[in-house]
Amino acid sequence: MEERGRYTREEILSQPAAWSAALEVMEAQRKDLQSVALGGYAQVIFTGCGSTYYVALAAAALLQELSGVAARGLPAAELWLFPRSSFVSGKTLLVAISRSGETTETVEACAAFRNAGLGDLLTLSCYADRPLARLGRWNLVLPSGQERSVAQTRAFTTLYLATVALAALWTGKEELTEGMKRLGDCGRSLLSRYGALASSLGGDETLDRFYWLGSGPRYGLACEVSLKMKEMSLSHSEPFHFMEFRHGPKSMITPSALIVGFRSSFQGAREEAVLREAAALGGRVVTIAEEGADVTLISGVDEAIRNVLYLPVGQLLAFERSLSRGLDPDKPHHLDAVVKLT
Ligand code: F1P
Repeated sequence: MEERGRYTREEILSQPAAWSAALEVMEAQRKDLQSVALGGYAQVIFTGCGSTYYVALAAAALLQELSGVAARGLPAAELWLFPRSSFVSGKTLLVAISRSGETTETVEACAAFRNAGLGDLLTLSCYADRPLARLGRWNLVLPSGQERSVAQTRAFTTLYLATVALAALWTGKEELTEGMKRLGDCGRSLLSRYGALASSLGGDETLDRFYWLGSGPRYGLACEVSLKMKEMSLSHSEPFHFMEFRHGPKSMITPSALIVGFRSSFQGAREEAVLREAAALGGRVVTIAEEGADVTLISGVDEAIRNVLYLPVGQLLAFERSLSRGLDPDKPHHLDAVVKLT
């Protein structure tokens, strides 16, 4: 009998190596990717479905922060079915993200975008021989993000890292591109330092609800880890922007609630205050931050490029809870690896 979660475990633990391989692909295509002139677009839209929609959210926030160019993250079905509420007048750069490269909504959204002549398309996926990788003016393929598990982990962080590398490249921030080479080692250190914490929280049967707080470029990442907890462990799990948590959701805090904060350096004091309030209301709180937290990244790299490091511990927590509940993280309830619509 196959070991439950065998593939998910391997995919989570191999992420640092996958990130380094992805950065090598980006470096090899640097010249071609440098031909993208952000100033020529009225807006940049990132799109995907499920996990890759959350990549899109995180990527858009970071690119706009670094470049000042208007950037949005939208689900592919919204672009496909409601284009008028998605596109503004003026040329758009569309960045379509998909692990499989064959999700119907994403492929259809790209085809409609091209047919309408709305701008230029860049695709980001993990399989060169699938439809999406043939649709773009630029097509980035990251094989190291390929997975056997249905729930994305390595694929998510690898595709997300590529969007961070694009933002650094397109804004000419060479120091960020250089700093990204250290992320593989930072990821390995995180996974070894916090495996035990993930296992103990994952096995804690007194927890029955999970809240993930992240703001700015980290909100999309909070959405992703919240989805992992749902997909893998069938638990109640929700993401919020930090300051939004006070406006209603905090009513859900009980001693059985775990609140995980992706605390930034930029607004760390205000974000920490939300977490202290949650603890004072009786919730269990885990803070993830560069330093002075329950989970310390200690990356030594710029905040703009270290956000990928918020993912691994949360992924492991969802993975461990799934196992402790007798589930198989490799085969999430009701889900398929790719959603194909007839
Ligand atoms: C998109 C997606 C995944 C999800 C599940 C179903 O796939 O929604 O995010 O985890 O596997 O498909 P893709 O377009 O990124 O391949």
